[in-house]
Amino acid sequence: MEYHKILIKYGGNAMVSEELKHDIANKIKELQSHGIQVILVHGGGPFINKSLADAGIKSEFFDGHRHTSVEAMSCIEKTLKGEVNSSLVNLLNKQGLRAVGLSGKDGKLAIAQKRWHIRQQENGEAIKVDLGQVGDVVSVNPLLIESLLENAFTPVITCIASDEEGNDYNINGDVFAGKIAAAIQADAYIVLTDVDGLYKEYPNPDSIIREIDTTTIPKFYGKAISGGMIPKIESCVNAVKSGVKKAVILNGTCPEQISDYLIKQISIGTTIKL
Ligand code: X2W
Repeated sequence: MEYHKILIKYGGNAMVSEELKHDIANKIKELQSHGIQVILVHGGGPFINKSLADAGIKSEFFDGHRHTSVEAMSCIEKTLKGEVNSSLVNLLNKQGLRAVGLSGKDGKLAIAQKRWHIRQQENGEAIKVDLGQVGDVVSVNPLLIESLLENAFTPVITCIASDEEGNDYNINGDVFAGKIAAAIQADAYIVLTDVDGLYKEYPNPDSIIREIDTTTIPKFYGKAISGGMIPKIESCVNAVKSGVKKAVILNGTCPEQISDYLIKQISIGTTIKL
């Protein structure tokens, strides 16, 4: 398959060193030299953990979503946009790219609304959890991203967006990225994390699932798909159901996996197809 437009979701747990971030920047440059347009969407969970701890704000996760108080929201936006986004833009610019740092708020590229989390309890009952300022993306306007791509800029977008009234929301990076990938109809949606893909029995390397379709996924919930893997898989399923040709989970701590998958077309990671 030939790729023209791809979206890479870069998770904070794959940003473990400056060297690694540098290698990812080089890979993006390499993809562009093959004529592939790249949109980078990023989170920064470990950086948020540190900023919240430094500010003495406690945080707790529910199935991969961080409960976000109003106080935490402001700290998270500063970290994601002011620190992580800005440093990624710097890094890409140093590699000779023309990176543009954005959040969903810029040009109203993404509109959010509060997310009510439904949690399945062990007794089978479902409860509604109030996650504070955690949001979902309700709409995306791809125009800003497309104009940047057409003019050879590299959009670098972090997972914060506002609702129509201007209330800010913290959106899980995978959920956010999957929605953007769908809106721009990416040829591929690549989720970079710190494991080699979805394992039937983590960490047995022989148990990696190389390819899975959306109808088979539900049977892996609970065991293979838990915690932070839940929003990753959900975002991949939503993206492919919305017209993205394929979604793949790769190990961002091994940046060569990106070109091995897209250019050399080696079967690595876990590909999610319709
Ligand atoms: C995430 C946003 C950052 C993120 C958070 O607060 O950690 C929610 O959980 P990674 O590095 O991509 O995991 N938001 C609601 O997703 O970062």
